[in-house]
Amino acid sequence: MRKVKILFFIVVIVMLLGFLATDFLKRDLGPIIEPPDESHVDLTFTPEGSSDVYKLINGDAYKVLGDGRLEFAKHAYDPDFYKKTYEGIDGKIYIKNSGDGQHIPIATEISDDFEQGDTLADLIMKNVMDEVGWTGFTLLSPQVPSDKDYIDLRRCIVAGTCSFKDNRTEPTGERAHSGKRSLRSYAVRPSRNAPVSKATIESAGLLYFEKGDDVWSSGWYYLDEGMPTTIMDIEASQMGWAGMRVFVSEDGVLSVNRKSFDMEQFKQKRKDKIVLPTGRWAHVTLHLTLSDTNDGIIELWLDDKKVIDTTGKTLPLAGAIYDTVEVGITANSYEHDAVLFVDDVVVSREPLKHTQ
Ligand SMILES: [Ca+2]
Repeated sequence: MRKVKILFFIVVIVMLLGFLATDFLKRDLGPIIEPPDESHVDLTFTPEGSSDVYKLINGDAYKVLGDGRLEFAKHAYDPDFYKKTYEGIDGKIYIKNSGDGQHIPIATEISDDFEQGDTLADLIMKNVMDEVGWTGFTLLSPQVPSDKDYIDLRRCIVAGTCSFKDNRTEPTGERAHSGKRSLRSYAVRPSRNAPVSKATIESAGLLYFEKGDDVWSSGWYYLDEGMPTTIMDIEASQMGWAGMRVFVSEDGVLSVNRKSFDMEQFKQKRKDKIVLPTGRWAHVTLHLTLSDTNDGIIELWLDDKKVIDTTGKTLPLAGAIYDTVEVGITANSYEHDAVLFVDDVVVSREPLKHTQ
């Protein structure tokens, strides 16, 4: 079987780190149109930090004006993404590969105990036909503040021709939950030029979770220093990385956050709010059922304690495909450098144990 170089296939991840919402607010608006029939509107939403109402129509976002007309704000996603990307054959879904016509089966599970590989480059898949694994990483920091900077850095780290700048994410023998190794992420505090600092490993483009699916995520986390803002994201690459994230407040309280065209925080309701501990391994388990309406399920456990058990919208739009998973310090937006070890990560459609 001819090998397909992964870099030709996997979408280049250009992480737009500001929330999608702020993206709308900064933009110069475009042409004004008469509103179409409401049946053509995919979503009506108010971005975080705004009181304006927007509508999504065929992949484009429009701001609703006082007289009801719509002013073009932004091309938000490609409505033909599904058709261009996937093909159903004999009841199974495959990813079309424009490289040489091979079809790649979608994956519904990724796991890693980080026992294999001495360097970050060793952890990255070399061939898309291999068992699904990590396809890349993101290091954004004051010394690597732009998309171009971190894409350049990633390229030379994979090639072995350069090393980390300030942020790092790499396998380590310093501590482990299983075996002898884990993944260590170090993200310095953000700066004015890099308002969110990131040190993650990710799998983009091969996973596939759609409306109606269950998503289970299990990972062991050892917080050594500081406080990460988010530690696990599952996202739709085709919609500006809209998705669900395990969120940590500055004082350590765990919650689940949907960042999409609008934003919603699913918080702990208990009085004694559970925090991510420092200085020991903690097991964080997330269960979602995916829905673009309020009947999605959101459950989160820390060790054997269930800390969130609620329902809500877990998909940005009915047709969104979660194809990307990121773990590590997926964001540090607090005032301190953070060090987080991660081990025994599993993301799957199948139920995962949440007890120790
Ligand atoms: Ca391990």
